Amino acid sequence: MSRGSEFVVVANRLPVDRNVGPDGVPRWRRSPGGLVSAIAPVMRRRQGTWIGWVGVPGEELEPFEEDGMALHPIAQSAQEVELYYEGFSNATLWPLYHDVVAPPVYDRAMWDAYVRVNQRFAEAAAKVAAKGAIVWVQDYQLQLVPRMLRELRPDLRIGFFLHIPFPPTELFWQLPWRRRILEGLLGADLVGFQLPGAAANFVRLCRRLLDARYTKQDVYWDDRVVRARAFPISVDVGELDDLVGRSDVQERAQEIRTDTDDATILLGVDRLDYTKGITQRLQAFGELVQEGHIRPGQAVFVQIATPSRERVEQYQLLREEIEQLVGRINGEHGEIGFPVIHYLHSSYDRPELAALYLAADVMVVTPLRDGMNLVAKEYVACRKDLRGALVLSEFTGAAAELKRGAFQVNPYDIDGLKSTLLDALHAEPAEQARRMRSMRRRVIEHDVDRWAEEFLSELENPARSVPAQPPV
Ligand code: ADQ
Repeated sequence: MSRGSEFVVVANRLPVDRNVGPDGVPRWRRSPGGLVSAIAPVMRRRQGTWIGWVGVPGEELEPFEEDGMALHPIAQSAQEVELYYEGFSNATLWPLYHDVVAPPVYDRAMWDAYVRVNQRFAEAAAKVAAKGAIVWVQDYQLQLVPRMLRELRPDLRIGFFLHIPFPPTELFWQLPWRRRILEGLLGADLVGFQLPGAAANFVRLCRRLLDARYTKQDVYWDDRVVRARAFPISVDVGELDDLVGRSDVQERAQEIRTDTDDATILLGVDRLDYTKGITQRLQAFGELVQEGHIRPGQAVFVQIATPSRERVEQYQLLREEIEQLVGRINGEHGEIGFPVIHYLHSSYDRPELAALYLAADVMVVTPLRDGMNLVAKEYVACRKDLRGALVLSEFTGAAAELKRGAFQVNPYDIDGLKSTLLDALHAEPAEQARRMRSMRRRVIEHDVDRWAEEFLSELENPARSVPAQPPV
């Protein structure tokens, strides 16, 4: 029998996707995205195992190796995907944790599936982890895993990181299973959040709901100390730097400018999600065109929206709403060959995204609530030419770090959004450079490697920050 892995990552999805090549042979490809590029190097250095779902309902696969990582697939039936993933994760927790911008669904069958699938992940982790191993659980789909895993394997050191916001007491209180979720998280030694405010919400909830003893950043529970800390996630600056240095990427950026007739480009890049404030930004832009502040042909809005969670009703409604809005604005103000909004409902590879970032004069990031928002940081990381302007919602985690350089907005305030878009459009090159320099300093110093290292070193060296005596 093997000794097991010293380092285990547990996430809803495995870090690879299966694609069928032109020869009809299926192959695994590393999934795009910051989390995978952050954790993949650590996985290889530590010869870790990644536990996750392959993304296909009903598929049962044996553990395999890919891209230098040991992968341990977890099966989910079609019904579990519907109830646990689309249901409790994305129709209950996602809206609840994002300020209830859509009404959360509270459904007992969804909860039961969430418990069942979390238990399956915990059992798999208990099986593959070596004695005393580090296990790092990711995100809102798996909040019960820390406690379930601790019950099975008290020898492990367990970390949890939440990628999305953690709501204030008043909202979290709605959840019928609120106690179970908190107790689930308290199975970890370290619970990481994007922002200090989220960590504070968690500690406050443990006090009010569980009557736990606490200090500002620690909760005393079951004779253990659970640390709650902020670790703002970031992007792979090196990868983006290499991309924007490539001549094909620069040529593609030039081609995008030519294709849009050298108009000023405003760019939005998001998963098609109701938390991202896409409607608000398009509405503000449409009004600026209607009022004559922006002339068709002089500026275009390029909105890239990756299809996301397409079987969840709120996402279908959003798609219809945005398509109607785009159709209306283009119908009223576009001219033949000059739509004012280019709306592209699809996913792009990294070089294409980098080219878009390079071509964009104004990057528009207007979520109603967002844990961090990597798109804002990716844009900054790509602009070593110090050109371009970032319009950034105050309700993103990124706003805390980029506030000095970004044009900050409240996306609920459409007039404010309109005037900020105009400020960003009219910023002089010297002002753009000053703002971009300050944002770049932050992003370069705090890249995604640093995020992973800081989390893991806090998890591995608890003694540094834990007071010896709990408060009375
Ligand atoms: P997301 O809600 O997915 O992430 P974000 O942080 O912006 O939001 O990350 C999206 C990623 O997908 C980016 O790397 C972006 O480049 C990529 N992407 C977006 N649109 C794309 C497209 N059309 N084609 C290809 N790639 C596209 C969650 C939380 C965030 C948190 C991250 C990481 O909601 O708040 O920042 O996790 O913790």
